[in-house]
Amino acid sequence: MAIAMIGTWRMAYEGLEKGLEAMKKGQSSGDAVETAITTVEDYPYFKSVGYGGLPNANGLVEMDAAFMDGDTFAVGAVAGISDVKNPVSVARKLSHDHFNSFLVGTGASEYAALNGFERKSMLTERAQKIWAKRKREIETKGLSPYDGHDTVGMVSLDQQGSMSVGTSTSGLFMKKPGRTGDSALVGDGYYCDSEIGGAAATGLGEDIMKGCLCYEIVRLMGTGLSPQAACDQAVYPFVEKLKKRYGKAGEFSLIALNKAGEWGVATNVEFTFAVGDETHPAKVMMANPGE
Ligand code: SD4
Repeated sequence: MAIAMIGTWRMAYEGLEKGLEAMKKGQSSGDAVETAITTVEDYPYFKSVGYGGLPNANGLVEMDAAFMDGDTFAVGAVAGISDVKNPVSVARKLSHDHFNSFLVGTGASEYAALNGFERKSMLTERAQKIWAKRKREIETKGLSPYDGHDTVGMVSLDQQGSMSVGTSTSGLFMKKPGRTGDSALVGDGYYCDSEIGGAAATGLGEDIMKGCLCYEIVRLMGTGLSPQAACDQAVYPFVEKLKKRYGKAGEFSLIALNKAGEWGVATNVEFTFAVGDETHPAKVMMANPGE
């Protein structure tokens, strides 16, 4: 069975390389996703994930993360978690539980502490400066606070044919305390079925979740569509529907991988992503809106 992996944005690249390596050595798709995403979470210069992520309106870094095992449909997620080094690892651990597998806020942070996950202040000096500058701009120039946001999402296929998906984000810059987006919500920001494929999303969570887009992409792949056709059919008509019926649509970028290791992407903004498989080393690619 071929291994393959796809991840959102340029920031996915180094982690994805490590994830592919891990699967080449026989590790599982779940291990690959966790390795890849923790690599992104640990890097201080990605402003929207993990350490160095931009804070909410109160200056606190609140993160969302999720993990799904495509063999068993086990899902774990955290939302609004703070002071934890690797939220995706907490989400993965939660996926092993049948009850209480999606925790928010202080409950999520307490669970992480009780279960031995490394605690860390995720606010860097750089993120603090960006936050203070934006706060001034909001007050003096009337700029929208909600400009910066990105999620790292990874979908992987291992030698056994098992698939997994994970996400991690500090969410919308300057979000209200307690706000969560699609990245923690199964079917919206991520979904995976090893017999079909998986999908992950990045963009404006408030709009992505209106379309349950990751579930829809996997469902469409299940009808026999390629990942690219499934992404196209799920994303673009929905963006048009939103514009017509809701008046506007935020940014949407979706990635998908099927059980054969084929991938697809749909986006309404310029979008970079990383992809690789058994024979093609990880590389960064760019997709233009609607292409
Ligand atoms: C959210 N979807 O919290 C995330 C953020 C993101 O590109 O991916 N932005 O809404």
